[in-house]
Amino acid sequence: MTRHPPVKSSVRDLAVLGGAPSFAEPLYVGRPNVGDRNQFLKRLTDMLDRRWLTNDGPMLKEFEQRVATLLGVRHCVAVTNGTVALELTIRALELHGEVIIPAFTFVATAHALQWHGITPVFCDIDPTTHTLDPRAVEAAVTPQTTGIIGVHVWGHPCDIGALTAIAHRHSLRLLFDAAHAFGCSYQGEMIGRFGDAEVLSFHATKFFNTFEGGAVVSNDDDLATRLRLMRNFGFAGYDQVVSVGINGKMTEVAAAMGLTNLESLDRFITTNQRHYEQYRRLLAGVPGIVPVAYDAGERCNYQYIVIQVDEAHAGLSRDELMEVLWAENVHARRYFYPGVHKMAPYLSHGVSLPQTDRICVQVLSLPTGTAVQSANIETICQIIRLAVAHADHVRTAVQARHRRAPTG
Ligand code: T4K
Repeated sequence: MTRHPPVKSSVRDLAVLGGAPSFAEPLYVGRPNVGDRNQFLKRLTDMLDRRWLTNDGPMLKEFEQRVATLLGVRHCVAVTNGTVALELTIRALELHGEVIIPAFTFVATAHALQWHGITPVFCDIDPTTHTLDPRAVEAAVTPQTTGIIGVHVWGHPCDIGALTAIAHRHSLRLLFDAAHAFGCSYQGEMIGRFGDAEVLSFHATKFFNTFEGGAVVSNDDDLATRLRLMRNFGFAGYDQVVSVGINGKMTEVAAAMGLTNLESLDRFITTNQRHYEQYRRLLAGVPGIVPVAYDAGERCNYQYIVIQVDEAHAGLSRDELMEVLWAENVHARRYFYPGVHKMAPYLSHGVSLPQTDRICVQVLSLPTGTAVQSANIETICQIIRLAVAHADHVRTAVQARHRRAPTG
């Protein structure tokens, strides 16, 4: 547990100006939440006694059932991770040619397509929700387009109504990358039941984790059958292979973690929401620092605390503020810089995405979750306030650090 650091009252106390770092140990974005450890260990003991470790085990089945019930969806097909869930679904939906996606996403969304020889066509985003702009999607449809993958970034639902209409109009498949949106809703209905299917990630850094893990959720019975076959090499019986497939099976250890963490889901979300409200309160009125807001009328997991840094008003760029925080041992993250369209495998696409480019240099994700205490958040906000209040001084100090140790 992190000890409460001394209060910083003067700009000279900031670590970029030579003060002592606020935190002795790094404070991370994405520190895993862990449910009741005794329950988890009991499940592991049962599993070892049962000697059933993977391949459609009883805990996997229970986990799938509970997730499906929670989301109000007919099928949950749990797999090894969110990337494999995307790949299986892309294959099962027979996507090919071109598929429209945002470039403001984790690189896995694009990789899952490229890995199968499908061209990701990058589209710009809405500057408020950071999700696909439906007008840009419509403009990007060509005769080669077979599908759209919307990403519910930070847990903000895409404009599902508009994307569904576009998909219908052009006879396209519609898939949602809901890696961030477990436990969130769209117009009062849980994310998980929209489009042809939605894909979840239960990676350790997500607010709900199964160590590694993911799932495809859908109301499509045929799709679910195909996915179940494909995640187990295409085996329909001991000697009967009826489709191509891979090994995408979730283990019993992962399912045990999932069942245990489901029992603490409400606590994780309540903690995240409390932290979100505290950040918003303490950062209110700081020039150029705009916390990304969640819709109070929807259910939300509040797992990402994201601020947008407007350099013209803050007097500091996002990267300068990030350097201030890292010097204090606060490992803030600039997800998804520089945008997938600017990452090496996709550079040749040469697309122009002005909103994506702007958001990519502004957003900064701050620590939250059950490993973070309210006093830590007070300190982080105080560091941000001090840095912005003395922006000129801080900028000079950051530049001097760069001259001493060029970052390249
Ligand atoms: N689509 C979207 C929109 C996604 O965001 C993701 C994953 C996917 C698809 C694919 O789903 P998966 O195949 O991953 O299930 C993380 C995660 O690796 C990745 O799952 C996630 N998105 C992405 C947004 O973030 P990093 O680069 O932040 O990971 P890393 O290793 O830097 O971890 C973050 C911090 O968390 C570390 O600095 C330390 C801390 N940490 C991490 C782990 C793993 C811990 O304290 N304990 C831990 O066990 O990518």
